[in-house]
Amino acid sequence: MSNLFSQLDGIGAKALEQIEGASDLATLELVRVSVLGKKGALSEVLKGLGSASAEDRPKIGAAANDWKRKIEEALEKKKGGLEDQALETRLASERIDISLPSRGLHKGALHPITQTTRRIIQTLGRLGFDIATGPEVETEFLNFEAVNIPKDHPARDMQDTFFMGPGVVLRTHTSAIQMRAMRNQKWPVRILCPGAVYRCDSDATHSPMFHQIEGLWVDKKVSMSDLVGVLEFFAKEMFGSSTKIRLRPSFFPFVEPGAEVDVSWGKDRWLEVLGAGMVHPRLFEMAGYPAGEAQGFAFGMGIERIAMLLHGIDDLRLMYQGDVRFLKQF
Ligand code: 2U9
Repeated sequence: MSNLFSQLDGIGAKALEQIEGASDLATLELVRVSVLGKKGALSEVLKGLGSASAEDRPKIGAAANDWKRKIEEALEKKKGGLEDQALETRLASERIDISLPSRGLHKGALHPITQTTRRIIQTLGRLGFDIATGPEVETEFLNFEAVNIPKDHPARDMQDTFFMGPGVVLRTHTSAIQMRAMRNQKWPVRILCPGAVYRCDSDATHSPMFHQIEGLWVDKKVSMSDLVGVLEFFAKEMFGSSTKIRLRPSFFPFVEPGAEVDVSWGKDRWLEVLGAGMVHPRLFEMAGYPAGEAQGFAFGMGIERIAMLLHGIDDLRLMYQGDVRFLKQF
């Protein structure tokens, strides 16, 4: 009997020692299984209980339970300690250094065409131009006849125009917006008309859809020198204060006289940036303005061309490919 008691005491004392010495949770679990498990030391001792006297059996059972409880308590306590320690180690190794610089946010940006449109509008807006818009699907009449492009004009060729149905086209310029404005109100009219336009044409320098902005200033007395003043202001604001402009006579059906407008580029170059002129009397007539009562000038430009000049972009197609490597630069 005393043998079993001393065996129990030996197992218990050794188990407590091993528990105390366990350095991690895995070792602790090994100790638990080796003592309290089905085939553990405590169970092995209790197998000898049958040979003990009836008087000693409950005492040995009680002593075994006593050790079991003590060992379980010790295991629990040690486990808590090791878990706290493991957590502390993890927290220390995973600590976030809030003084490190951030990775930064991926900011979106406006497309160069949108940026350029806004810049043109802001620049000319300072001269009192309002913005007017209109539909991209337009009547053939307002897109052509009303702005002095008669039926046999080359610009109305099937090759240039997308026809949507009889008498309906995708606008080939934003000129119908100006015509609507004039038909709706008397002078003064001072508007900018930005928007997408469509022409059946596609290569490295032409896209079937591109963007235009046209301007119109009509009042009782508006002269060619007012036009030159506005264009000079525009060129200096957009391309730099030393920029000069020059006008070369040209033909646009909306205007008479008409001119192509170049801006100086570097020391001895000129680049064509827009077309302009004095509003053709036929357009006043189409707007219902009595002959000779109003005067006006108009101009038009391709926004892609301005954006390409401003940013040194050499291929128009880059504008429409949505390539992030290109777009990121703006
Ligand atoms: C109304 C009155 C006047 C619009 C004008 C231009 C000159 C012009 C084009 C050149 C090449 C734009 O990029 S482009 O396709 N346009 O040069 N446009 S005057 O004049 C108008 C229009 C409507 C009622």
